[in-house]
Amino acid sequence: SVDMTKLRKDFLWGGAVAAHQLEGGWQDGGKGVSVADVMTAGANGVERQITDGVLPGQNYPNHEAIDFYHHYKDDVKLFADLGLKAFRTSIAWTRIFPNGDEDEPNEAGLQFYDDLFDELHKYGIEPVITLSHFEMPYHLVTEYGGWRSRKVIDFFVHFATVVFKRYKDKVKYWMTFNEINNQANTDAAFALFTNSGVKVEPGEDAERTMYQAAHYEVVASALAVQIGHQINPDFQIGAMIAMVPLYPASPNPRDIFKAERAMQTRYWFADVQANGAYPAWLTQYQADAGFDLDITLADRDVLAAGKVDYIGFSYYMSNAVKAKDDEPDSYKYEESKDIVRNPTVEASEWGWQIDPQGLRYAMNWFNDRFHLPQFIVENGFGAIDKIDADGHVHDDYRVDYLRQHIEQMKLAVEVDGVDLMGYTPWGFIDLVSAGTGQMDKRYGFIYVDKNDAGEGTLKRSKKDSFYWFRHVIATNGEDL
Ligand code: P53
Repeated sequence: SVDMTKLRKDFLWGGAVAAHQLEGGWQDGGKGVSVADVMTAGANGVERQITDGVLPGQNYPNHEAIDFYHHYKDDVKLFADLGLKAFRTSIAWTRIFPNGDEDEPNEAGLQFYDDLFDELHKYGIEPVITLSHFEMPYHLVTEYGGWRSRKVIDFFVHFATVVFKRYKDKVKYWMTFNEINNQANTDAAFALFTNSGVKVEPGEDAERTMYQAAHYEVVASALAVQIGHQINPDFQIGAMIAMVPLYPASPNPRDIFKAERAMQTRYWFADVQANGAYPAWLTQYQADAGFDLDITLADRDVLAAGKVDYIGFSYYMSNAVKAKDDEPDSYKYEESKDIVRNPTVEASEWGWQIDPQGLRYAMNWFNDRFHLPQFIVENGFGAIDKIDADGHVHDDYRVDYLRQHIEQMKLAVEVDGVDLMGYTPWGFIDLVSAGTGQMDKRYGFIYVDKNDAGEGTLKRSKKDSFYWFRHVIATNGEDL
């Protein structure tokens, strides 16, 4: 029986990254152009531009990233030194299918991940793999309109099947779509493009397009779950949800209901992936809105038969929402308009509100709804690090953030009885920020010498947080 009073003995202490944010080698080994390869560098408060293909004279930070593609052996040795038990990354779809719609996979790409997984296993590090992390083939965008097209289900399922078969004895833990629910914010060009390869056309109803694209994704995810379990019944295949709890701004019942609708709007993806069916409110909303979506009875059967094994999620922050004076009956939640500043918590330089207890809240919320194991596959503090006169980064602010979150995570397990598989903090080796394309928005325990302008030696060095986290792992979280 499971001992619920402590973290599991086999708790997966790890670190998380994504292929496009660290590998570089964007044209090596036959890799194709991904959506991440056409996004320029932004800055704090400056959006990344999505260009029409790769244009000359632009700064595309993911092209080189931290060049893990050529440094992985030394890097994995460092990960082992850190004591990692798990390493979460993604398989770049474009290394396996450069255009996305080929029949035959690219052997050089498959071999790269074989070599990486072998290297991890050499040190007893378990790979945790996301199939699609903001890096779909750009060709699927230009030829098919991204996930607007039902055909993309087949391409994704083919990709998933090929890698499930190839790595069935090397990878046990999988997730289908990274932060599939970011696109609930349909005003964000970034979210629709990185989740779904969708660039909203003039006159297009972004909300309808999102619901259609996301539907094809949850169907593809459910098919992948079924196929994965056939290939290896031991596979654990999870959802991956960006959990940003939305609190009512006040105890006013209207704010309470606004927050309820906001949570429903951001997290229905998890309902479908974990419960195998659409929640009633959403089916009603989609009908009332007249979206006329392509959601078939066969699709509903697929969803019901492809429930995930666990809830993977990222947690960085919480937000608060307030009802308008004239809410429509739908209480429709619009992320870009309805969020208000929570005066009770601090925020990072990027405005991300720091709320450790929100992690415990989120874990209880997921547990009450889905009764599934959970896996915290991202958490962390983006900050500008300064190299001290002694040549080191003394990142006590990062340790503080992580310690407070791990404390709340432990309360959720030890006091509230949540079944937690592991904890893999984000960007434990500095990498390219997804949101801004910056290098200087750092999360790492391992410093990488490269700045926003792309300059630097790429040399790796240990920050103070490295030694702290190594000790946390060594004591299974007992000594923070
Ligand atoms: P960056 C928004 C909100 C929460 C998590 O983010 C998010 C985003 C998108 O920016 O993304 C996840 O790099 C994502 C990672 C990303 C990480 O959080 O913008 O899964 O790819 O790097 C941190 O600071």
